[in-house]
Amino acid sequence: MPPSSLASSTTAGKSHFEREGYAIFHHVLDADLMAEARQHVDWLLQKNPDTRPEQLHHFLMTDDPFWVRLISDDRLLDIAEQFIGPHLALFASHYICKRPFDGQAVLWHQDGTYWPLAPMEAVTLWLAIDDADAENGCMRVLPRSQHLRLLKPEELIQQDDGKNVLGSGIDPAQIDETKIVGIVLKAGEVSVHHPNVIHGSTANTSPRWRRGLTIRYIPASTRIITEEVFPSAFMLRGRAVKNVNAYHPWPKYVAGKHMPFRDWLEWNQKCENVNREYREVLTGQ
Ligand SMILES: O=C(O)CCC(=O)C(=O)O
Repeated sequence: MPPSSLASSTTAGKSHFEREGYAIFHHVLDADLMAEARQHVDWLLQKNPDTRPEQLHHFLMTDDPFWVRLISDDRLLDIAEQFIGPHLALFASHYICKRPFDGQAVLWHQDGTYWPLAPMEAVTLWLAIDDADAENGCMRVLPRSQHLRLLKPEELIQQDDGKNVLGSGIDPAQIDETKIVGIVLKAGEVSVHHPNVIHGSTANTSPRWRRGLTIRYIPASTRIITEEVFPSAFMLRGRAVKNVNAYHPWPKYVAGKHMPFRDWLEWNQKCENVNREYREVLTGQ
C-alpha cells in the first residue's frame, strides 16, 4: 500500500486509541507471511503436542528465529513506535489460537494486572493470522476502560476449570455487555490496546480456526522486574538504556533445528548486525 494511505490510517488509529483505549490498523502484514505464521503454529503444536493452541507461550520460543522475525517486523514496529516512542523492546508475546468448535474463551481482564513492569508503559499489538470475527472468537473490548484502575489478581474471580484461557477474570456482572465492541479483523490486520483496557473473547463456535499472535512492546526505559532475563525480552529498535533490562540475542536460523522460512538468509545477516549493535545489553555476549 502507498505510504500516504498508511500514514493516514495510522494517525486515525492513534487518536482513536487515545479516546477509546484501542485502535485497528488495516493492511499491515502480507498474505505470504501470514501463511508462514500458520505453518509456524502447526510446527509448534507438533513440537509441543501436550500444549493447547491457546497457550503457545513465549518461553517455548526464546530460541525461535521465525517468531523473533515476526515480532520484529518493521511494519509492526512502525505502529508500536507511534504509541510508545522510537526505542522499542519486546516484553512478551504468544500465540492464542482457537481450534474449530473447541477454542476456549479468554475471560474479561486487564493485561497490566499480570505484568511485572515499572512503569506500566506498554502497548499490545494483536495480529490476526486468520480472519477473526464474532463466530470464531475475535477479541472484544470495553471502550474507554483504559481510564479505570488496574485490578489486583486477588480481586478477580477464580474459574480454573481448564475450560478458559486465563483461569481467572473480572466478574462478568461488572461488565456492561451493551457497550462491548468486537474487534473484527482480516488476516494480516492488527489491533492495538492499552494495558488497562478491559477485554476478553468468547469460545470458537465456528468450523474455522482463529489464530492470533499477541505482542507486548515496551519502551526501552521500562523495567521488566524479574530475577532472570525474561524469556521474551528482546531489544528491537532505537537505543537501549543501560542497567534497565538485559535482553536475549536475536536467534539465527539453523537448518534441522528451526522451522525454515522465506528470508532466513537475510535474517541471519540481520541477527549479526543487531546483536553487534546491542551487545552491551545482551545476555551471554
Ligand atoms: O486472543 C484473545 O482472544 C485475547 C487476547 C488478549 O487477551 C490479549 O492479547 O491481551
